[in-house]
Amino acid sequence: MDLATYLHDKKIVVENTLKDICTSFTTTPGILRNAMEYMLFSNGKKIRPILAIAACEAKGRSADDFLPCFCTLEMIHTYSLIHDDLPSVDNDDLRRGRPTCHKAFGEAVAIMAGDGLLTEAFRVLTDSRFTERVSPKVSRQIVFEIAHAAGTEGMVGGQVMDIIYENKEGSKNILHYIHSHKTAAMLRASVRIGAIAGSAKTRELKSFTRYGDAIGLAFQIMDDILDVEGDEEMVGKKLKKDANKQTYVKHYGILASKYKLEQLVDEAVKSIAFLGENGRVLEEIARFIGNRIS
Ligand code: GRG
Repeated sequence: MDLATYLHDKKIVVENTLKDICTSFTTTPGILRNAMEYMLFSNGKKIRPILAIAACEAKGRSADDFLPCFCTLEMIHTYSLIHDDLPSVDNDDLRRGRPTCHKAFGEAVAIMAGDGLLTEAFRVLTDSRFTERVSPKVSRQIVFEIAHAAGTEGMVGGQVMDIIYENKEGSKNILHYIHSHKTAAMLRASVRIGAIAGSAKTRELKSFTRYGDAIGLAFQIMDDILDVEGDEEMVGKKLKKDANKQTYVKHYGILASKYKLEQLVDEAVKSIAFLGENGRVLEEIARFIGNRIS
């Protein structure tokens, strides 16, 4: 199995599903739809829906019926990037190699584009046009998982602590809270909803969750490392901006951060060993997260 081909092919599947979702924005003002689409179809990795697809397939189930549900992860992730880039937050000009949403459309429209993507994600999750072949029980579970991960107990909670602890000493506990909520919560939910769609049993879901936690933390540690050592063109945004933030590199140093990253990738791989050959894609994705350059 060639992971690069897998990621490329699934990214196309995700983009096509997102395009279909966008056709349902029939009366949305043009400028708002343009701003949402500008960000949805910029060059992101689409790793969250791809993780959900891979987890579902690892359980031997086709992801086709769940694609719109899985793509709402990307809608919510995209909203978080738009708001994260705003002048009042990180004040970034560049995202995925292009002007940020507020640079391209103005701040007010960018705020609304984020609000729109977040709200429409929950409409898609509960719209019979997109969830026809998803049982009500699984549908409710997926909505809960995503809301829990995106909300104040997850990504938003982590983001607030990230902001509050800027220019402060902080601690390793605070750092862990920020990383596990701001970034890992959505990645863990991506894996969990894929596993739930694939009818994972309770014990199996625990293992998928351990995998999701490990890659989630690894993903943010790599983000911290890339901020120090990455290539701006590859990453597609301004780097060396996190010196005043709570980062792994600040609290542990670059070498220990890399060691921790390796340990987390190993832990992720071990957690899904029970899947055997069916877990190969998830294993490769964990290794990709530990080596990514963008
Ligand atoms: C403060 C108004 C206000 C909003 C905050 C909740 C929120 C909005 C932001 C969450 C913080 C955040 C952006 C977390 C994700 C961090 C991260 C590692 C982003 C990069 O993800 P990739 O590498 O990006 O998957 P691509 O571009 O590939 O999609």
